[in-house]
Formats: sequence, C-alpha cells, structure tokens
Amino acid sequence: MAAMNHVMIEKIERANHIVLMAHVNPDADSLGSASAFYSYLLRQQKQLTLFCATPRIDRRLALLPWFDKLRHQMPRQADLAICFDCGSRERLGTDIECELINIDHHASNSGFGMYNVIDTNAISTTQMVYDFFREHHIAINAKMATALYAGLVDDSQHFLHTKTDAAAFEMAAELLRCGADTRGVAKALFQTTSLASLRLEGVLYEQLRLRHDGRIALLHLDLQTRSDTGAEPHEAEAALHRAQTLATVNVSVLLRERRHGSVKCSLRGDGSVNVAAVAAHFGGGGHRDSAGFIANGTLCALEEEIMSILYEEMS
Ligand SMILES: [Mn+2]
Repeated sequence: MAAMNHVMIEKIERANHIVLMAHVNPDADSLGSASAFYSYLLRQQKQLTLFCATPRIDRRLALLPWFDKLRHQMPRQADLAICFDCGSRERLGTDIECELINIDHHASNSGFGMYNVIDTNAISTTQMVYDFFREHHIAINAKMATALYAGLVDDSQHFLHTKTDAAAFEMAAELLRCGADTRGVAKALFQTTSLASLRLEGVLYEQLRLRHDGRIALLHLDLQTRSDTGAEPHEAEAALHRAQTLATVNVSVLLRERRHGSVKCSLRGDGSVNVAAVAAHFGGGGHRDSAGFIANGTLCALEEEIMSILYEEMS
C-alpha cells in the first residue's frame, strides 16, 4: 500500500465528509475494513458515513463495530468515498459523484477508482488496512482489532487458504494483543447457524451432482426450495464449501435462482483451475479459487453454458 499512501493521506486530510463503503451483500472482509477505517477516521474528527447499498445485511456481521451506523443511502454532500474489497464498480451498488479511493485485493479489480490501491498478494483487504495502520503508526484499538481480525479469519478460510503465511499469523497475534474479540468473531461467523440453514444444506447435498468425471460438484437452489426451507440465500454457501472437500472435486459450482429471471453463480476451486476466468466470461470476477457472477437466464440453460466454459478451462 506504500505507493499510494501519501495521496490517500492527503485526500483524507482535505476531505470533510468521507463515505466508507462496503460492497453489496457484504462479507466480514469488506465491512470489517470499512469498520476499522471508521474508528480511525473518527479520531481525525471527520464527518463519516458507513455505507452499504444492501438494505438487509447478514445479521452475523452485527458483531462488527459500528454495524448500527450503517446507512443505505449515499449522502449528497460527501467529498470523498473509500471503497473496500469491491472487485468492480457494480459491487458498489450505487453511483459515486465525489472522488473515490478503491482499496482491494481482488485480481479481477479493474481499477475503477480515481485512486486505486490494489494488492493481489494480500490475503484479505483487512490485511491491507492493517499494514497501512502499522506503517503510519496508527494505534489499533480493540474495536479496530476485532474488525480487522474478522476479515482476516474469514477471507483466509480460518487460516486454511493457500495464501496463509507467517504474516497472516503475525497479524492475528498482534490483533489479539490489541484486544480483538477472537472468540466473539468465531462464535458469530463460524459457530452460529439456523435450523433453516441446516435443512437447506440437507436438501442441497441430496441434489448434489458430480460432473466431468467427478471433478465438478454442482449444487442448485431454486426459489421454491429456498422459500420451503426459509433459509437466507447466503446460507447455501456452507454446502458449497463442503462440496469442495470431496476427494475428486476440483471445482464446486452453486447456482441460485433469483427473482426476475436471473441466476447467481458462485464458484470455488482448489487452485488448479482459475475460476475467476470462468466468472469473467459472464461479466463477474473474483479470485483464482473463489469467484462469482450474476447472469440472466434459467438454471438449466446457465448450467450447460457454465459447464462448457469450465470444461474448456479444465482441459
Ligand atoms: Mn476480501
């Protein structure tokens, strides 16, 4: 983050009202980064807005500091926006009229900000924010530590991701010393589920199909099944991760039917296949081992289209 630091600091110093933005359907990394920055900028006595375009946010993220400050309307008078973990402009879910700083670690990030700080080696966006705080001797309090840790532990898949290195563990240790509520994060993010979610997982496993000599696991979720189980759309992702543990599987695909004739596709890979390239084919993006997109069409039609692109990528 070093190269852009001076520009960023100068922009922040000059701004009066700063909007800190998480991407649509935010995760712990995006919202955790914005939350930690919110704590930091409060000290600078800036007028702040914590923003996310999604009105109904995954309640598990309520453990993040300042969650109750989240707003879903862009303030008109803001003179600077900073977005965190947003791989594309669409992920902002809104138009931006002021200057925009784009802080992210997605390889597919197009650099849509006026100033772009992109580090594809970072395991999480919170790692980039953490490095920025350290470089500038910005004290990390317990609130900031909890927010940064939540993004780290979630994006690193509980430190199991191949990108997990000594720096990731050192960051975790330092955040723990700063007062991060690691137990609270674990409980909220990984040890809390709903009965609806468990029932949904059961249905998804029952319908799971293997394709391409067992190298692809395919999961479907139509609107009817979702409403029958009462589960939230994001709750299907547990089954997607679990499918990835099957011995022969390189790539897992989850297709979720949405209202108004579109389908959300989530891809997970073991690193042998670049799933971001598959997502990019449909206008989406992500990381080499984790990507997604939204496309118009029916579940069946999209399945065949995705399979043919995937087969090509896997051959
Ligand atoms: Mn991330």
